[in-house]
Amino acid sequence: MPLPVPALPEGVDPAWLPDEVFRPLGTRRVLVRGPGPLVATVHGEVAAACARFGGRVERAAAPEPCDLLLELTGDDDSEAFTFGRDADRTTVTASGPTGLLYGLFHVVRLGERAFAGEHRLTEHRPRLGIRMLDHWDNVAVHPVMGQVERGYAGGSLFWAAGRAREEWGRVRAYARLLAACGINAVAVNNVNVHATEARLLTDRIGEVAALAEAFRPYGIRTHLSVTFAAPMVLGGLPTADPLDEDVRAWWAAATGRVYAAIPDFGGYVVKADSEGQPGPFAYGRSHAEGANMLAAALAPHGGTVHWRAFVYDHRQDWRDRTTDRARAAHEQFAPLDGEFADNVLLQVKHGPMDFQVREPLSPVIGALPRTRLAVEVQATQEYTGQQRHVCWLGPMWSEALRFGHEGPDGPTVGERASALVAVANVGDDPFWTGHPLAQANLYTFGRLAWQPDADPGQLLDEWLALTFPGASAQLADGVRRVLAGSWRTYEKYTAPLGVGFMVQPGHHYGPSVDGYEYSPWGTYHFADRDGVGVDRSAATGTGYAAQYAKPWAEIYESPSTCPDELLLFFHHMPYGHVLHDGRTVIQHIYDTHFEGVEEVATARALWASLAPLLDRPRHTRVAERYDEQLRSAREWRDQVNTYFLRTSGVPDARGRRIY
Ligand code: GCV
Repeated sequence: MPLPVPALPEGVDPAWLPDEVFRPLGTRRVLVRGPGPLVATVHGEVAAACARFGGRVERAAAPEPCDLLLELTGDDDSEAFTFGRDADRTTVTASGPTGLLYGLFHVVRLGERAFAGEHRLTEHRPRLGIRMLDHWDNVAVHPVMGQVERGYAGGSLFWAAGRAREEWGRVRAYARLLAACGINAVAVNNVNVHATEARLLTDRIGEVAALAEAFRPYGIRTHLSVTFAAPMVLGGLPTADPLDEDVRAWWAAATGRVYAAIPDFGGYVVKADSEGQPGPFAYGRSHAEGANMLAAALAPHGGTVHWRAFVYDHRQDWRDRTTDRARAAHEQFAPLDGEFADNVLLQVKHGPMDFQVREPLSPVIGALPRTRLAVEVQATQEYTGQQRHVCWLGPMWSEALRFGHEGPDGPTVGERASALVAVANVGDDPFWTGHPLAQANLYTFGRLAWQPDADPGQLLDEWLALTFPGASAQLADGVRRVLAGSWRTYEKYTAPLGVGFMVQPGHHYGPSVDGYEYSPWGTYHFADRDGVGVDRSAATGTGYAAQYAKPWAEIYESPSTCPDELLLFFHHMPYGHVLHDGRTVIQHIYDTHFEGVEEVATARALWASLAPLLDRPRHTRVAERYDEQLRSAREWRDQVNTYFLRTSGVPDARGRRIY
């Protein structure tokens, strides 16, 4: 029986799966062969397309003439598929059912091209086995963080006011969108695990099981964030010491019950000894001992621990120049290489800080060759405009994934990692992502996780073709232009040369140059009358640069070889220092802030010109957000430029207005 395609709730945007993209396969004769529930999903997709566009779907046991054959040839857990076409038939085969599903969406992406000419038989296999979204969703509304921590797209899709939301149709529609861009894992609750959320592991596991049921038909495994203190807060034990036998037995039993409810459960996500969350340090144990205890509980069931490496001192004294937040994760984790169990993934943010608009690659990624790694990026735009600003992050993620951590010619991060994880950017907003153009971030993330060396520009075009099927050249070109350079534009009007955290504390939206300069969370620019930036060299600074392998340690060590875009991340430089492009640091600050605002104004006007070509709700939503983006960009420009004019006393060489 075909599994019916989930109907979108009234008014909810189809994102990159509007009906129209199924027309090429929906007008043809399609044969779907193979048993099992995921083949029923494929069958349902094809049946819906054929019902809409007049084609025919068949489920014959023997091969028959057809335009498209979708065939499951085995029963393994491979996600790969082959695609090819001879003179008159397009064929997709897979030895595992999820592979067939991905093959179907490959055909959808190709559209008419899938049925034209001949295509050499090619195999398609995801580079990364886990392609995951972490939802920072709270079950109960948190008094400060709300329903979704760092969420800019409305409420949670999964939870509302303390319980499961039970809009299963919408969750299934979400699962379908995720599968169409290759995502195969979802963590359904916040890594900051509060009291209500903790119980999802035990007496409330049924709510998680119901979510897993909605995700399963689209090949997505469900994961849960758990608190390290669970044996105490849920089990009544006096300790959560990972080497205590009772604690280990408690986790083993709790995990057994999770698998009884969710046989294909993916595993746990753990934020331990980080920003106030409990962890193994309280018992004098290492992160490896903590992670391995959970790994032992999960191993008999085939589950994985995502153990986060986001560990640093958030109670620093700004007077203490020796503490450097950037160094912290490497100091904690590099010595533990080789100690983690095979089913532990060390989940590392791509930069050493916290998803700033520009950071170097985290040195942790190169420092643990015997440890499996998950690289974490942030689709939710906490520090990149909070889905009020257009900021397409594809180029930033691609740079990180293509980075050769042993040197420009060595293996890339995409080759080194076992998983790619994004903090999700969706909510119950009708456009899913608040800003309609932020859908491009979610789509690009999924596709990069499948193929980390993909050209992000091509992925943007792919997203465009699906989201706006049949778009005129003017529309496609306009949308591409407003998105393509938007990350660099955002960088220009916010953070110069690798300086981060000049944001308003707490909510992190809008400028505050000294917002974090004297706070316990770390110090980020050290601007004075002579210069700006953090000296992280080994020779005179915090020594952070030496955490990299050569050649990066040497390249970052010296201002003469450090790339300009990271100069102030690694060095405290005089305002008059001349950059590789011939401008001084201070002139770069002024120029980029003026340029950034101009680029936003240009993009806003371009968007306005697309009004006749777009549906009104989408156009209006984006146009309103552009008004706010322009206002905010001006605020950034004026605060940053004024701050540095007053601090340095150096006037703008071009005599523009600074306050
Ligand atoms: C979930 C940053 C965010 C926090 C987030 C944390 C993390 O500090 O501001 O909201 O907490 O990262 O990644 O754990």
